[in-house]
Amino acid sequence: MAALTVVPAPLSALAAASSQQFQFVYELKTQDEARSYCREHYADLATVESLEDAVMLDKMADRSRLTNPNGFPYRAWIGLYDDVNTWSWSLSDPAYYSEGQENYRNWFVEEPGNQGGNEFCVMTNLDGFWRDVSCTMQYFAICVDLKGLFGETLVLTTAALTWEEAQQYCRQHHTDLASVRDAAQNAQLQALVGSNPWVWFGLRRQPWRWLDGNNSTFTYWKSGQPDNGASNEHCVAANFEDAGKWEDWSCDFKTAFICSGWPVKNYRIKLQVKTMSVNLNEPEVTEEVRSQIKQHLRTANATELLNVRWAEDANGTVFNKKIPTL
Ligand SMILES: [Ca+2]
Ligand SMILES: [Ca+2]
Repeated sequence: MAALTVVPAPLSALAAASSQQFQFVYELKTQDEARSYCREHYADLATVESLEDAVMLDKMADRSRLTNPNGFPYRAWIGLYDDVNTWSWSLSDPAYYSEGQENYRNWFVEEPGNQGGNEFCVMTNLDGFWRDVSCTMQYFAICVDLKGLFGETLVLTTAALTWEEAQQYCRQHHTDLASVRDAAQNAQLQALVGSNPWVWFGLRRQPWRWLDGNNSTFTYWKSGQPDNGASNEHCVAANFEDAGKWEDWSCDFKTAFICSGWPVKNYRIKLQVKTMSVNLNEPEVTEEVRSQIKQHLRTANATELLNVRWAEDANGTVFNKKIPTL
């Protein structure tokens, strides 16, 4: 007899449900461990996408259980994180880059460092090495012009601008902010820096993303946060000593956490097949049976919130022969 488990698929379940469903888990885990836990038992680590969400969490938090023997009680992970390696070019046309060129980098030592937690744009200077800095700094910028008769021209702006102003300017008057595809192009840029201490070019990153892929731009930072205080604070916890406002923390900090979605329900179905004609443990046969069962359940339930998988025994066997009793 074979056992079959039917599991509502967590991500689809979240999409079908109101996103207002939250669950505090009062166990101390790193953000990574917390995410695994949430994905196994609910849908994901929580996305907080509105003031209503934030207020609801503040009401839900049981502060008597938000303790931490290692200090810093009252915190709980949410699903916000900062991947400091997701740099992208303003000039995004893939045809502009040969293989690997999009990933050419020439960082100065200990850069990118995201010092102060707000360095999302990249500049260079006479030494040709790159540094991440705050996008609101005002520097001259190097645009690229791909429209001319002579192929590609690099052009230095005539005024100091923020990174976004520079992008706007370059797109209006030329093609885009300049990309750097290899060392030779980096040298060309370097030659244009001239007497300017620093210049912008086209590299920047989008900080802070939700683990469940939600594009919400709502923020609820505690005053002074994020600050990347420990130089590696890439994960976010809500602080219920301060109305659930957000703080960036090192991701290996162990604290309570908040999941989103409904508890995952598992159903186990036992299946008896009366046939001698095929070997049911042939992987193709097993998969075909699984696929047909899934299709059937889907039709019957008019829902896609189902995962169907075999419960294998220790040897990886799905079907066991029933010994007939005499
Ligand atoms: Ca920096
Ligand atoms: Ca911090």
